[in-house]
Amino acid sequence: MSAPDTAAFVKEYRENGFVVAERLFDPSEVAELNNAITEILNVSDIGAVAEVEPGDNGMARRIWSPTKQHSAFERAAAHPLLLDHVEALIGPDILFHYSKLHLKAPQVGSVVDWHQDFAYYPHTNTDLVTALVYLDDTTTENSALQAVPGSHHRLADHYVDGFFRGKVVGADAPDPAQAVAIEAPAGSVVFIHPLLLHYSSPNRSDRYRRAFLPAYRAADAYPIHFGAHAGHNEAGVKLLRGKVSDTARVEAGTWRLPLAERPFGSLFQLQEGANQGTAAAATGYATLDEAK
Ligand SMILES: O=C(O)CCC(=O)C(=O)O
Repeated sequence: MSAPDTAAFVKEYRENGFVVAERLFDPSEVAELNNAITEILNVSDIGAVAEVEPGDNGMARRIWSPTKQHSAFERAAAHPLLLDHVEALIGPDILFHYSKLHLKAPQVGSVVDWHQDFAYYPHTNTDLVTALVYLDDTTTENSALQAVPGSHHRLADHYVDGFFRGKVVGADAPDPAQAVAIEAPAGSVVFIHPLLLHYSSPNRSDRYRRAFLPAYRAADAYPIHFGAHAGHNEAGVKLLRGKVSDTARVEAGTWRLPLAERPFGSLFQLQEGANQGTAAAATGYATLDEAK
C-alpha cells in the first residue's frame, strides 16, 4: 500500500469517524508481529505480561503495552506509512499516546462493549486517533470491529448507576441495525476517531482475531483529566513526528469525566464490573496497572 490518497481518505474519516487502509502492513510484517506475540506470551507467568480471559481457559485476552514489551511493536507503532496516514488525519505533529493488543482467541475472545475512546481520556481537542491493526484476516465471523458511521459528533453517556463504566448501555446505546462490521484482510488498519461508537462481539469462531492498537494524538492535544488513564500513560507519551507544542489547542465542548467507582485496569474489567480495590470515591484517580 502506498501513501494515502489524502483527500478521499480524510473525507471518509471526517464523514464516518473511521477509515480503513487495507494491507498497510505487508504479510512479512504481520508475521513478524504475530511471532512477537508468541515470544511475549512464552513466559511461565502469563499474568505478568497479559490480562487473562475470565474462566479457567488461561488464555490471554490483552497484552499490556506491547510497544514496551517487544521492539517489533515499537517499530510497528512508528511505521512511516502508518504515520503518513495518521498525519493526514491529525496533522504533522504526532505524539505516540499508548498501545495495547487484543487477542480475541478462538471461542473465548471477550466482548468489547459499545464505547467511545474519548470517554476514557478526554483531551483539550479531538485530534486523537487509534489505529487498530488487524493481525488476522478479519470478518464478522471472527469478531470484526463494528462501528456506527457518523456517531463521532457527540459524547454518549458511559455512566451506570452514577459511575463511569466505560460502556454505553442506556438511552444512548446504538441500535445494532446502525452498525457496520469492518471486515478487512490481515495487515489492514482501521483508523478510529476518539468519539466513534465502536464494539466487537465475543469470538465464537475457530480463528483468532488479533489486533494491535497503537494510539496517537496531535502534539497540542493535552489530557484535561489526570485520572487513571493519564496517570498511567502520560509518562510513556513521546514525539514521533514534527515538534512538541507548548500550547494546548482547546475545542469547545463539555465532557463528562471518567470517574469510576473503583480503580480499574482494562476496559474489559471496567465494562464487566470486575473492578478491583477499594472505592476511588468520585475522583477516579486511583489506578491499577493499566487503564483502558
Ligand atoms: O479489539 C477490539 O475489538 C476493540 C478494542 C477497542 O475498542 C478498544 O480497546 O477501545
